[in-house]
Amino acid sequence: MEKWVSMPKVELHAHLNGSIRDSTLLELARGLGEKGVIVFSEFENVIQKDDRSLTEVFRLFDLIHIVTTDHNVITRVTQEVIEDFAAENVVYLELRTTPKKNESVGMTKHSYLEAVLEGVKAVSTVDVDFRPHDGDVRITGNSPPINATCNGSTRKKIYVRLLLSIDRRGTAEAAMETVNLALEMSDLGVVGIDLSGNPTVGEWTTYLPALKFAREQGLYVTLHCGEVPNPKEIRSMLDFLPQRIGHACCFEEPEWEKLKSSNIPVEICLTSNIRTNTIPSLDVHHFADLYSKKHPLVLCTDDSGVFATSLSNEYNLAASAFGLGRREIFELTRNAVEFVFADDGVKRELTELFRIAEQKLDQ
Ligand code: 6MZ
Repeated sequence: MEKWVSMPKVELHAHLNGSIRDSTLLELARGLGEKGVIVFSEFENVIQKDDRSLTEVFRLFDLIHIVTTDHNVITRVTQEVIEDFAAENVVYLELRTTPKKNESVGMTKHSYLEAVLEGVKAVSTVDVDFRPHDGDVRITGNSPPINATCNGSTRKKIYVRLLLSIDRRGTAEAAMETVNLALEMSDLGVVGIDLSGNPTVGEWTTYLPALKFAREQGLYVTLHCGEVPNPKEIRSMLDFLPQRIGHACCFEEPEWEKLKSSNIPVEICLTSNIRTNTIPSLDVHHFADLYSKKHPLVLCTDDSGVFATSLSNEYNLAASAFGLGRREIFELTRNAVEFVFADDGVKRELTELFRIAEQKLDQ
């Protein structure tokens, strides 16, 4: 594992609350159990179950949301998630989260997001670059470059960008509210919109006006696409030409052709796909075909907490399942710099970081 942990990595598909540490989830659940808000033993069983169907995963998310409906908890979870990714040498992280309101604790979607930002700022183990720069002008600018040397000691740095998720359970109005919130927070690191949530719920076209508006306003868009068989929806999503899509599991030949000719990068989440039975086993996973066709791909965790994985583990899995060496995996992550939702200055800095890392690759 060490060779995957030490490799610089790019994470583009991570849901904030799905990436919660197990220990934090259990601690919070125990606390709520003691207060009589939940029955802890029932909760514990769900958390500790290893294999979950997609439906059970969404039931678990509902439970996670019960324990994460408090500003301080959101801040803590955000800080921990970023520190965990940084600890395994993720150098660029896009975190996505669904803004939530909860009147009982005075939480609005806006204050939810402020709590997330507090978490970003609270990270203490590494330097965090979370504010988009001014277009192309900046190269290293005023924040320290990656692995900056300060007073003789080297500090690691991670870029963090936020995407706001539109939940498929919500209304068109709620989706528009999320896009407006993203625009309002765009100076604070919110760079894009994701469409996610239970793929068996709702019609994606409900969110099309909000997604089109997001794109017109300069936000990046990524869509969860093809988590369940739904060729009409998949084709319509590909026609929208999002900047990236997540999963792409239940495609048939016409959809593969469309995807390949569009060149839309795919966020691949191996463990998640297997654990939810979306793909029966890695030897039939579409990664192999897309990789051999040189389709743009990026390996991601999806929900590192829920699926008990890490990005290093996903690299390890891909290497052994598809016979890839260290260099191939390195190139896969380096190529992902091309489709990060960040400006050219960030891309240039990441490219330089990977150039330096490449020199050490064969040592
Ligand atoms: C679709 C998913 C997902 O937003 O509360 N989410 N949506 N497919 C998946 N694959 C298994 N994994 C997570 O993070 C949790 C939320 O992200 C979405 C779901 O809406 C889930 O409730 P946030 O930070």
